[in-house]
Amino acid sequence: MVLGCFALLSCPSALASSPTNIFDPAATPARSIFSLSMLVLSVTLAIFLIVGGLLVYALIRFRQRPSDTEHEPAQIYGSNQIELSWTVIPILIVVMLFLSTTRVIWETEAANKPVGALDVIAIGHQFWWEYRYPKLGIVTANELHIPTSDPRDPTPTYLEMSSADVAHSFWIPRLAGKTDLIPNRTNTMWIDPPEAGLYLGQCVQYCGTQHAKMLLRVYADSPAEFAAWTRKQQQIPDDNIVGNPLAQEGKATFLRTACMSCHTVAGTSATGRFGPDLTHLASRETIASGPIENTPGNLRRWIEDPESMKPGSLMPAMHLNDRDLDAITAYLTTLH
Ligand code: HEC
Ligand SMILES: [Cu+2]
Repeated sequence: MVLGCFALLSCPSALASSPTNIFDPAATPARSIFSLSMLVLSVTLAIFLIVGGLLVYALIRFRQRPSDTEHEPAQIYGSNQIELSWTVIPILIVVMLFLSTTRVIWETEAANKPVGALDVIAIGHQFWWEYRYPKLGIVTANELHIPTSDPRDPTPTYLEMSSADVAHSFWIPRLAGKTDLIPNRTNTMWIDPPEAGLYLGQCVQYCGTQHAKMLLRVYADSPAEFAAWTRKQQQIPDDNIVGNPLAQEGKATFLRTACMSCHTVAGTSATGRFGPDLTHLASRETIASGPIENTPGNLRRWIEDPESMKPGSLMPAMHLNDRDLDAITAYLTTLH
Protein backbone atom coordinates (compact mmCIF):
# COMPACT_ATOMS: atom_id res chain seq x y z
CA MET A 1 0.00 0.00 0.00
CA VAL A 2 2.72 2.46 1.05
CA LEU A 3 4.88 1.39 -1.87
CA GLY A 4 1.88 1.80 -4.16
CA CYS A 5 1.40 5.38 -2.98
CA PHE A 6 5.01 6.26 -3.54
CA ALA A 7 4.92 4.68 -6.99
CA LEU A 8 1.78 6.69 -7.80
CA LEU A 9 3.21 9.95 -6.52
CA SER A 10 6.43 9.46 -8.42
CA CYS A 11 4.83 9.13 -11.84
CA PRO A 12 2.24 11.91 -12.10
CA SER A 13 2.73 12.11 -15.87
CA ALA A 14 1.43 8.58 -16.37
CA LEU A 15 -1.53 9.41 -14.13
CA ALA A 16 -2.33 12.70 -15.80
CA SER A 17 -3.08 10.88 -19.02
CA SER A 18 -5.62 8.60 -17.35
CA PRO A 19 -9.22 9.66 -17.98
CA THR A 20 -10.23 8.32 -14.57
CA ASN A 21 -7.38 9.94 -12.64
CA ILE A 22 -8.48 10.36 -9.02
CA PHE A 23 -5.73 12.99 -8.56
CA ASP A 24 -7.24 15.28 -11.20
CA PRO A 25 -10.67 16.35 -9.91
CA ALA A 26 -12.79 18.31 -12.38
CA ALA A 27 -15.95 19.15 -10.40
CA THR A 28 -16.77 20.48 -6.93
CA PRO A 29 -17.65 17.21 -5.14
CA ALA A 30 -14.56 15.46 -6.53
CA ARG A 31 -12.43 18.45 -5.56
CA SER A 32 -13.69 18.47 -1.93
CA ILE A 33 -13.09 14.74 -1.65
CA PHE A 34 -9.65 15.13 -3.21
CA SER A 35 -8.55 17.84 -0.75
CA LEU A 36 -9.92 15.83 2.16
CA SER A 37 -7.95 12.77 1.06
CA MET A 38 -4.81 14.88 0.69
CA LEU A 39 -5.34 16.19 4.25
CA VAL A 40 -5.84 12.68 5.62
CA LEU A 41 -2.90 11.41 3.61
CA SER A 42 -0.57 14.15 4.89
CA VAL A 43 -1.66 13.75 8.53
CA THR A 44 -1.19 9.98 8.39
CA LEU A 45 2.10 10.40 6.50
CA ALA A 46 3.35 12.79 9.22
CA ILE A 47 2.34 10.29 11.94
CA PHE A 48 4.06 7.51 10.03
CA LEU A 49 7.27 9.51 9.63
CA ILE A 50 7.33 10.62 13.30
CA VAL A 51 6.61 7.14 14.70
CA GLY A 52 8.87 5.39 12.19
CA GLY A 53 11.60 7.99 12.75
CA LEU A 54 11.48 7.65 16.55
CA LEU A 55 11.57 3.90 16.20
CA VAL A 56 14.64 3.95 13.95
CA TYR A 57 16.28 6.56 16.19
CA ALA A 58 15.69 4.43 19.29
CA LEU A 59 16.94 1.29 17.57
CA ILE A 60 20.21 2.93 16.57
CA ARG A 61 20.77 5.21 19.54
CA PHE A 62 20.05 2.60 22.20
CA ARG A 63 21.37 -0.52 20.47
CA GLN A 64 23.48 -2.91 22.46
CA ARG A 65 27.17 -2.04 22.32
CA PRO A 66 30.14 -4.30 23.11
CA SER A 67 31.06 -1.92 25.94
CA ASP A 68 27.66 -2.48 27.66
CA THR A 69 28.08 -4.26 30.96
CA GLU A 70 24.40 -4.51 31.97
CA HIS A 71 22.06 -6.77 30.00
CA GLU A 72 19.04 -4.60 30.66
CA PRO A 73 18.81 -0.85 30.12
CA ALA A 74 17.62 1.41 32.91
CA GLN A 75 13.91 0.72 33.62
CA ILE A 76 11.54 3.69 33.82
CA TYR A 77 8.04 3.23 35.25
CA GLY A 78 5.19 5.54 34.24
CA SER A 79 5.24 9.14 33.09
CA ASN A 80 2.11 11.24 33.42
CA GLN A 81 3.34 13.69 30.81
CA ILE A 82 4.02 11.07 28.16
CA GLU A 83 0.80 9.16 28.83
CA LEU A 84 -1.24 12.33 28.72
CA SER A 85 0.31 13.45 25.45
CA TRP A 86 -0.14 10.12 23.67
CA THR A 87 -3.78 10.15 24.71
CA VAL A 88 -4.62 13.77 24.04
CA ILE A 89 -2.75 14.26 20.76
CA PRO A 90 -4.38 11.28 18.96
CA ILE A 91 -7.80 12.38 20.24
CA LEU A 92 -7.24 15.86 18.84
CA ILE A 93 -6.12 14.38 15.50
CA VAL A 94 -9.17 12.11 15.32
CA VAL A 95 -11.49 15.02 16.19
CA MET A 96 -9.84 17.16 13.50
CA LEU A 97 -10.22 14.40 10.87
CA PHE A 98 -13.81 13.78 11.97
CA LEU A 99 -14.73 17.44 11.65
CA SER A 100 -13.10 17.90 8.25
CA THR A 101 -14.77 14.73 6.95
CA THR A 102 -18.14 15.90 8.27
CA ARG A 103 -17.66 19.22 6.51
CA VAL A 104 -16.99 17.52 3.16
CA ILE A 105 -19.97 15.17 3.58
CA TRP A 106 -22.12 18.17 4.45
CA GLU A 107 -20.83 20.20 1.52
CA THR A 108 -21.50 17.44 -0.99
CA GLU A 109 -24.70 15.92 0.39
CA ALA A 110 -26.58 18.88 1.79
CA ALA A 111 -25.61 21.40 -0.88
CA ASN A 112 -28.48 23.71 -1.81
CA LYS A 113 -29.78 22.97 -5.26
CA PRO A 114 -29.52 26.13 -7.37
CA VAL A 115 -32.43 27.15 -9.60
CA GLY A 116 -30.43 26.47 -12.75
CA ALA A 117 -29.88 22.82 -11.80
CA LEU A 118 -30.70 20.06 -14.27
CA ASP A 119 -32.53 16.99 -12.99
CA VAL A 120 -31.67 13.57 -14.33
CA ILE A 121 -32.99 10.21 -13.20
CA ALA A 122 -30.38 7.47 -13.52
CA ILE A 123 -31.48 3.85 -13.35
CA GLY A 124 -28.99 1.01 -13.23
CA HIS A 125 -29.80 -2.13 -15.20
CA GLN A 126 -27.84 -5.33 -15.78
CA PHE A 127 -25.62 -4.16 -17.63
CA TRP A 128 -26.43 -0.66 -18.83
CA TRP A 129 -27.57 2.77 -17.65
CA GLU A 130 -30.90 4.46 -18.30
CA TYR A 131 -31.04 8.26 -18.13
CA ARG A 132 -34.30 10.19 -18.01
CA TYR A 133 -34.58 13.99 -18.09
CA PRO A 134 -38.11 14.49 -16.71
CA LYS A 135 -38.30 18.26 -17.33
CA LEU A 136 -36.89 18.00 -20.84
CA GLY A 137 -38.89 14.94 -21.87
CA ILE A 138 -35.75 13.03 -22.90
CA VAL A 139 -34.95 9.37 -22.32
CA THR A 140 -31.59 8.00 -23.32
CA ALA A 141 -29.09 5.34 -22.31
CA ASN A 142 -25.42 4.83 -21.49
CA GLU A 143 -24.14 8.25 -22.59
CA LEU A 144 -25.10 10.98 -20.15
CA HIS A 145 -25.03 14.50 -21.56
CA ILE A 146 -24.92 17.38 -19.10
CA PRO A 147 -24.19 21.10 -19.46
CA THR A 148 -20.93 22.51 -18.13
CA SER A 149 -21.44 24.61 -15.03
CA ASP A 150 -19.99 28.11 -14.77
CA PRO A 151 -19.04 28.63 -11.08
CA ARG A 152 -20.42 32.21 -11.25
CA ASP A 153 -23.81 31.00 -12.46
CA PRO A 154 -23.88 27.31 -11.54
CA THR A 155 -25.91 24.84 -13.56
CA PRO A 156 -25.06 21.58 -11.78
CA THR A 157 -26.70 18.29 -12.69
CA TYR A 158 -28.60 16.51 -9.92
CA LEU A 159 -28.89 12.77 -10.36
CA GLU A 160 -31.66 10.79 -8.72
CA MET A 161 -30.49 7.21 -8.76
CA SER A 162 -32.12 3.85 -8.39
CA SER A 163 -31.88 0.35 -9.81
CA ALA A 164 -34.16 -1.84 -11.88
CA ASP A 165 -32.59 -5.05 -10.62
CA VAL A 166 -29.53 -5.50 -8.39
CA ALA A 167 -27.20 -2.99 -6.72
CA HIS A 168 -24.97 -0.97 -9.06
CA SER A 169 -22.67 1.92 -8.29
CA PHE A 170 -21.94 5.10 -10.18
CA TRP A 171 -18.41 6.46 -10.03
CA ILE A 172 -16.83 9.04 -12.28
CA PRO A 173 -13.63 9.66 -10.29
CA ARG A 174 -12.97 13.10 -11.80
CA LEU A 175 -16.50 14.35 -11.02
CA ALA A 176 -17.68 12.97 -7.67
CA GLY A 177 -17.55 10.16 -5.15
CA LYS A 178 -19.27 6.83 -5.57
CA THR A 179 -23.03 6.58 -5.24
CA ASP A 180 -24.77 3.23 -5.11
CA LEU A 181 -27.92 2.50 -7.09
CA ILE A 182 -30.07 0.32 -4.88
CA PRO A 183 -33.41 -1.31 -5.79
CA ASN A 184 -36.39 0.35 -4.07
CA ARG A 185 -34.33 3.24 -2.83
CA THR A 186 -33.42 6.63 -4.23
CA ASN A 187 -29.94 8.05 -3.75
CA THR A 188 -28.88 11.43 -5.02
CA MET A 189 -25.67 13.08 -6.13
CA TRP A 190 -24.64 16.10 -8.15
CA ILE A 191 -21.84 17.06 -10.52
CA ASP A 192 -20.80 20.42 -11.93
CA PRO A 193 -17.76 20.19 -14.23
CA PRO A 194 -16.82 23.67 -15.49
CA GLU A 195 -14.76 22.21 -18.37
CA ALA A 196 -16.39 20.58 -21.37
CA GLY A 197 -15.22 17.08 -22.16
CA LEU A 198 -15.81 13.38 -21.80
CA TYR A 199 -15.56 11.98 -18.27
CA LEU A 200 -15.27 8.24 -17.86
CA GLY A 201 -16.07 5.78 -15.14
CA GLN A 202 -17.40 2.33 -14.57
CA CYS A 203 -20.00 0.49 -12.52
CA VAL A 204 -18.19 -0.12 -9.22
CA GLN A 205 -20.54 -2.55 -7.53
CA TYR A 206 -20.30 -6.12 -8.81
CA CYS A 207 -23.68 -6.66 -10.46
CA GLY A 208 -23.30 -9.84 -12.51
CA THR A 209 -21.36 -11.37 -15.39
CA GLN A 210 -21.01 -8.23 -17.47
CA HIS A 211 -20.33 -5.82 -14.62
CA ALA A 212 -16.88 -5.16 -16.11
CA LYS A 213 -18.46 -3.98 -19.36
CA MET A 214 -20.88 -1.62 -17.67
CA LEU A 215 -18.93 1.54 -18.40
CA LEU A 216 -19.90 5.11 -17.65
CA ARG A 217 -19.62 8.00 -20.09
CA VAL A 218 -20.51 11.55 -19.10
CA TYR A 219 -20.31 14.21 -21.81
CA ALA A 220 -20.10 17.72 -20.37
CA ASP A 221 -21.25 19.97 -23.21
CA SER A 222 -20.97 23.74 -23.43
CA PRO A 223 -24.40 25.35 -22.84
CA ALA A 224 -24.86 25.87 -26.61
CA GLU A 225 -23.89 22.29 -27.43
CA PHE A 226 -26.13 20.99 -24.68
CA ALA A 227 -29.07 23.03 -25.99
CA ALA A 228 -28.46 21.63 -29.48
CA TRP A 229 -28.23 18.08 -28.12
CA THR A 230 -31.46 18.62 -26.16
CA ARG A 231 -33.34 19.88 -29.22
CA LYS A 232 -32.23 16.85 -31.23
CA GLN A 233 -33.16 14.39 -28.52
CA GLN A 234 -36.62 15.93 -28.22
CA GLN A 235 -37.36 15.32 -31.89
CA ILE A 236 -38.93 12.12 -33.12
CA PRO A 237 -36.60 10.75 -35.81
CA ASP A 238 -39.55 9.76 -37.93
CA ASP A 239 -38.79 11.11 -41.35
CA ASN A 240 -35.19 9.94 -41.54
CA ILE A 241 -36.19 6.77 -43.38
CA VAL A 242 -38.14 8.48 -46.17
CA GLY A 243 -36.53 7.42 -49.45
CA ASN A 244 -34.58 4.61 -47.77
CA PRO A 245 -36.47 1.39 -48.58
CA LEU A 246 -34.03 -0.87 -46.70
CA ALA A 247 -34.46 1.20 -43.52
CA GLN A 248 -38.24 1.19 -44.02
CA GLU A 249 -38.15 -2.56 -44.26
CA GLY A 250 -35.92 -2.67 -41.16
CA LYS A 251 -38.41 -0.57 -39.23
CA ALA A 252 -41.21 -2.95 -40.15
CA THR A 253 -39.11 -5.95 -39.11
CA PHE A 254 -38.11 -4.22 -35.87
CA LEU A 255 -41.76 -3.61 -35.02
CA ARG A 256 -42.76 -7.14 -36.05
CA THR A 257 -40.19 -8.97 -33.89
CA ALA A 258 -39.55 -9.06 -30.15
CA CYS A 259 -37.22 -6.04 -30.39
CA MET A 260 -40.19 -3.80 -29.76
CA SER A 261 -41.15 -5.48 -26.52
CA CYS A 262 -37.77 -4.68 -24.97
CA HIS A 263 -36.86 -1.39 -26.67
CA THR A 264 -38.54 1.97 -27.14
CA VAL A 265 -38.35 4.04 -30.31
CA ALA A 266 -40.39 7.21 -29.77
CA GLY A 267 -43.10 7.74 -32.35
CA THR A 268 -43.52 4.00 -33.03
CA SER A 269 -45.39 1.17 -31.34
CA ALA A 270 -42.10 0.03 -29.74
CA THR A 271 -42.41 0.98 -26.08
CA GLY A 272 -40.42 -1.75 -24.30
CA ARG A 273 -38.36 -0.67 -21.31
CA PHE A 274 -36.33 -3.76 -20.55
CA GLY A 275 -33.48 -2.66 -22.83
CA PRO A 276 -32.02 0.77 -23.70
CA ASP A 277 -34.20 3.39 -25.43
CA LEU A 278 -33.14 3.35 -29.08
CA THR A 279 -34.92 6.55 -30.22
CA HIS A 280 -31.63 8.35 -30.85
CA LEU A 281 -29.29 5.38 -30.94
CA ALA A 282 -27.32 6.77 -33.88
CA SER A 283 -26.45 9.88 -31.86
CA ARG A 284 -24.42 7.76 -29.44
CA GLU A 285 -20.72 7.00 -29.92
CA THR A 286 -20.84 3.59 -28.29
CA ILE A 287 -23.28 0.74 -27.78
CA ALA A 288 -23.86 -1.76 -24.99
CA SER A 289 -22.80 0.66 -22.26
CA GLY A 290 -19.47 1.82 -23.55
CA PRO A 291 -17.28 -1.08 -24.65
CA ILE A 292 -18.35 -1.21 -28.31
CA GLU A 293 -17.97 1.57 -30.85
CA ASN A 294 -21.27 2.44 -32.53
CA THR A 295 -20.53 1.52 -36.16
CA PRO A 296 -22.97 -0.20 -38.56
CA GLY A 297 -20.74 -3.30 -38.57
CA ASN A 298 -20.70 -3.56 -34.77
CA LEU A 299 -24.41 -2.86 -34.59
CA ARG A 300 -25.14 -5.69 -37.00
CA ARG A 301 -22.88 -8.07 -35.12
CA TRP A 302 -24.50 -7.04 -31.85
CA ILE A 303 -28.04 -7.68 -33.11
CA GLU A 304 -26.98 -10.97 -34.67
CA ASP A 305 -25.37 -12.29 -31.49
CA PRO A 306 -24.98 -10.05 -28.40
CA GLU A 307 -23.36 -13.00 -26.62
CA SER A 308 -20.32 -12.80 -28.91
CA MET A 309 -19.61 -9.23 -27.81
CA LYS A 310 -20.86 -9.12 -24.23
CA PRO A 311 -21.29 -12.67 -22.91
CA GLY A 312 -24.09 -12.87 -20.38
CA SER A 313 -25.82 -9.75 -21.64
CA LEU A 314 -29.57 -9.86 -21.15
CA MET A 315 -30.36 -9.29 -24.81
CA PRO A 316 -31.04 -12.61 -26.56
CA ALA A 317 -29.77 -13.46 -30.03
CA MET A 318 -32.83 -13.20 -32.26
CA HIS A 319 -31.64 -15.59 -35.00
CA LEU A 320 -32.51 -13.18 -37.78
CA ASN A 321 -31.55 -13.90 -41.37
CA ASP A 322 -28.99 -11.77 -43.21
CA ARG A 323 -31.63 -9.74 -44.98
CA ASP A 324 -33.39 -8.82 -41.73
CA LEU A 325 -30.08 -8.02 -40.05
CA ASP A 326 -29.10 -5.67 -42.89
CA ALA A 327 -32.51 -4.01 -42.84
CA ILE A 328 -32.66 -3.51 -39.06
CA THR A 329 -29.10 -2.18 -39.03
CA ALA A 330 -30.00 0.24 -41.81
CA TYR A 331 -33.02 1.38 -39.80
CA LEU A 332 -31.13 1.81 -36.52
CA THR A 333 -28.41 3.89 -38.19
CA THR A 334 -31.07 6.44 -39.21
CA LEU A 335 -32.08 7.06 -35.59
CA HIS A 336 -30.11 10.28 -35.10
C1 HEC B 1 -35.43 -9.66 -24.08
C2 HEC B 1 -35.29 -8.27 -24.36
C3 HEC B 1 -34.61 -7.81 -25.62
C4 HEC B 1 -34.93 -8.09 -26.90
C5 HEC B 1 -36.02 -9.01 -27.41
C6 HEC B 1 -34.04 -7.30 -27.72
N1 HEC B 1 -33.19 -6.59 -26.95
FE1 HEC B 1 -31.80 -5.28 -27.57
N2 HEC B 1 -31.14 -5.04 -25.69
C7 HEC B 1 -31.69 -5.62 -24.59
C8 HEC B 1 -30.87 -5.33 -23.44
C9 HEC B 1 -31.10 -5.79 -22.01
C10 HEC B 1 -29.80 -4.52 -23.90
C11 HEC B 1 -28.64 -3.97 -23.08
C12 HEC B 1 -27.50 -4.96 -23.14
C13 HEC B 1 -26.27 -4.52 -22.40
O1 HEC B 1 -25.73 -3.46 -22.73
O2 HEC B 1 -25.84 -5.25 -21.52
C14 HEC B 1 -30.02 -4.36 -25.34
C15 HEC B 1 -29.19 -3.58 -26.13
C16 HEC B 1 -29.47 -3.31 -27.46
C17 HEC B 1 -28.74 -2.38 -28.27
C18 HEC B 1 -27.61 -1.48 -27.79
C19 HEC B 1 -28.25 -0.21 -27.27
C20 HEC B 1 -27.35 0.77 -26.62
O3 HEC B 1 -27.80 1.88 -26.40
O4 HEC B 1 -26.23 0.46 -26.29
C21 HEC B 1 -29.30 -2.42 -29.51
C22 HEC B 1 -28.90 -1.60 -30.71
C23 HEC B 1 -30.37 -3.39 -29.49
N3 HEC B 1 -30.43 -3.91 -28.21
C24 HEC B 1 -31.15 -3.73 -30.57
C25 HEC B 1 -32.10 -4.75 -30.56
C26 HEC B 1 -32.79 -5.22 -31.72
C27 HEC B 1 -32.62 -4.67 -33.11
C28 HEC B 1 -33.59 -6.23 -31.31
C29 HEC B 1 -34.49 -7.10 -32.15
C30 HEC B 1 -33.84 -7.82 -33.19
C31 HEC B 1 -33.42 -6.38 -29.88
N4 HEC B 1 -32.49 -5.47 -29.45
C32 HEC B 1 -34.09 -7.29 -29.08
C33 HEC B 1 -32.83 -6.38 -24.52
C34 HEC B 1 -33.47 -6.88 -25.64
CU1 LIG C 1 -23.62 -2.57 -12.60
